[in-house]
Amino acid sequence: MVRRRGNGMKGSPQSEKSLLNGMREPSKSNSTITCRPVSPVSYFSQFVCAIHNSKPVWSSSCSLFGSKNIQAKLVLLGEMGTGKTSLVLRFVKGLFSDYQEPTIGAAFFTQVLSLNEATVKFDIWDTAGQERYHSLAPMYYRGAAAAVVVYDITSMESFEKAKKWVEELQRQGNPDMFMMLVGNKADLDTKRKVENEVGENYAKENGLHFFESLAKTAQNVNELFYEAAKTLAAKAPPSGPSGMKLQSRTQDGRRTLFCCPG
Ligand SMILES: Nc1nc2c(ncn2[C@@H]2O[C@H](COP(=O)(O)OP(=O)(O)OP(=O)(O)O)[C@@H](O)[C@H]2O)c(=O)[nH]1
Ligand SMILES: [Mg+2]
Repeated sequence: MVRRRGNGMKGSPQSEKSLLNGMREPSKSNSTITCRPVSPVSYFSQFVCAIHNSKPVWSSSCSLFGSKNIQAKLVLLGEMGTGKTSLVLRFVKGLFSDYQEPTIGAAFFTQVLSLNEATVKFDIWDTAGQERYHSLAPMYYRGAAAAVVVYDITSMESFEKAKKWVEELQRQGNPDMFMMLVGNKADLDTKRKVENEVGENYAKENGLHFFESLAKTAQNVNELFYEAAKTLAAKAPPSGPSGMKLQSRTQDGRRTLFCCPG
């Protein structure tokens, strides 16, 4: 099957083998770490550490200054071509392609957000929007702490599909799941079919957080993941004590400081 993408470019045909394989291997390519302010204005004191190979690698500017360490599974769902992969690639690698290939099965990414109050490691499952992969979805949203349901603001059909995903998550997903509704491609305002208020009202009625985003220019992309991290951090119980406690004790009439296991 061939999909048209971007400026009329064709997506690559998908073989039966890749369909049967279902899931794309977690990326093993890159082991670099990049730290940058989430946004120069609003979160100037926060840093994003990009981590690959699922191995946290900390640099001094991305150190653990929060008291909670949270690992959270986050799943992206939505109609094909709405920009799910583009949003994740923008968040994890700071990249955007006009000719993004359709996802086969699902793709896996990790990313760490260091907030003042917590460090949140996201295990991100980016699902394929093509209908033939729909039956795989429960595997990815099962046990997820957060779900991002994406539609394309130039397609009413994709908004209707997003509503179906929300209903499915409400029926079958984790009841505590933090859900977001995201109207992507907000740069294509002249072709808009779903008004901002329509998305926003639906989100309000269903207790979802709402964003309009642009994977293309990065607008609201870090913000939406930051919002998820903040909410999950607020919900999570404080981490138990770690490392060593310093206590003072009087010995032979003298005051000393010593360490003992926490
Ligand atoms: N103009 C514009 N195009 C975008 C934006 N985000 C994504 N696109 C384009 O939309 C197309 C589809 O993007 P993908 O990220 O592959 O969409 P997807 O939801 O992952 O699609 P599936 O993997 O098939 O489910 C690509 O050609 C992207 O370049 C955006 O914010 N603005
Ligand atoms: Mg994709």
